[in-house]
Amino acid sequence: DRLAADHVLPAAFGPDASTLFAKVKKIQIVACGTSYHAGMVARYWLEGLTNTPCQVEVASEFRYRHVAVQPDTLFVTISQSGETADTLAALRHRQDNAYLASLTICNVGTSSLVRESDLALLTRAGPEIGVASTKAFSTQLVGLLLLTLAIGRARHTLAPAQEREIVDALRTLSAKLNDALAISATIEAKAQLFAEKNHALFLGRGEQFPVALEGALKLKEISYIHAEAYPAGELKHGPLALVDSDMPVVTVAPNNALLEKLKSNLQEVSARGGQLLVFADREAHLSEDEQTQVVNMPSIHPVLAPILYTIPLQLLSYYVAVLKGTDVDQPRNLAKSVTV
Ligand code: F1P
Repeated sequence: DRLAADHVLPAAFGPDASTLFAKVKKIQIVACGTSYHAGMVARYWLEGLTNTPCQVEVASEFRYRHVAVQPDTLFVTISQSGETADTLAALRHRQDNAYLASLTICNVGTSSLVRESDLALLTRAGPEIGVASTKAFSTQLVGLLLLTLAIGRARHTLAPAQEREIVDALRTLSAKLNDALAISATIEAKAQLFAEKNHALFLGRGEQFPVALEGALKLKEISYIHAEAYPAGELKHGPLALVDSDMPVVTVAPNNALLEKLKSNLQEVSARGGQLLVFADREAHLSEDEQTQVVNMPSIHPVLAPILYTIPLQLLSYYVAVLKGTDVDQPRNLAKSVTV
C-alpha cells in the first residue's frame, strides 16, 4: 500500500529509477530456484501489462554463456539471500557496458547483490528460517508487480486507469492472503492424498504455470516426492502418458480467461483415471466427483492470482512433509544460500 503511493513508485527502487525506467526497452531477469520462478511470473506481467519485452533465465546458465544484449536492457536479479553465488556471478560477469543499469529485488539489505547493483528494492520479508523460500517468494512477486507498474508508468505503456485498478486490488491482498491461510485445515486433510505417493504432477496455465513450477519445487524440496510441473496445454504433448491413479495431479484454477481451456485439460486427466486436486476460484464452479477434489479459493483480481495461489501450494507441501516426517526447515542436501 505504502509503496504503491504515487510519490513513492518508482522512487522506491532508487533515486534515479524514474528517469531510468523511461529508457527501458527490455528487461533481462536472472535468478535461481524459487526466485527464478518469481521472475517467470514477472515476465507475464511485464509483457502482458506494459508491453515490455522480457527474458528470464536461471543464473547458473546465464553466467556461462554469451548473451546477445539488446540496447537499453535493464538487468534484474531476484534473490532472497542476496548471496547466491550463481546470481552474484551473473551480475558481476554480465557484459557490463551493454546494460542500461542493474536492479535487484532482494530480502537482505546488507547483501552483496544489493551493494553491487545500481538500484534495489528490499522485500523486507524478515528472516527466512527454513531453507525453502516461502514468504520471500510472495514478497518478491509483490515487488515485481510494483516494478511492472513503475515501468508501465515511466514508459507510458500502462493506462493510468489500469494501474489504479491493480493498486486498488493490491490494497485487498493481505486480507485475501489471510483468507487463503484460513483454509489450512482443509489443505492439511488433502495432504493424505500424497502420503503413499512417489510422484505428483502440477498444472497451471499462463502466469499460473510458474506457480505450478514453484508448487512442484516446494514438494520436492521438503517432502522428497518427485514432482513435475507443466503448462496444462502441454499435457497432450507427453506427460499425459504418466497419468494414472498413482499420480495425483494438482492444479491452480483462478477465474481468468484461460479457465475454460484449463477445465478441458482437467477432463483429459480424469478420463485417464488421474486423481485431481484443484485449487479453484469459488466462482469457477468446478464440481467434485470421485476423482476430483476441489478446494475453493477467495476470488481475486486475475493479475494478483499468482500471489494468492502460491499459498495453498506452499501449505500443501508443508502438510505432506509433516505427514511424511521429513524435516521441513532443514531438508536434506540443501543449503539456505548456495554460495558455491
Ligand atoms: C535461491 C534458492 C532458493 C531455494 C534454496 C536455495 O536462493 O534456490 O530459492 O529455496 O534456499 O537457494 P536466493 O537467491 O533466492 O537466496
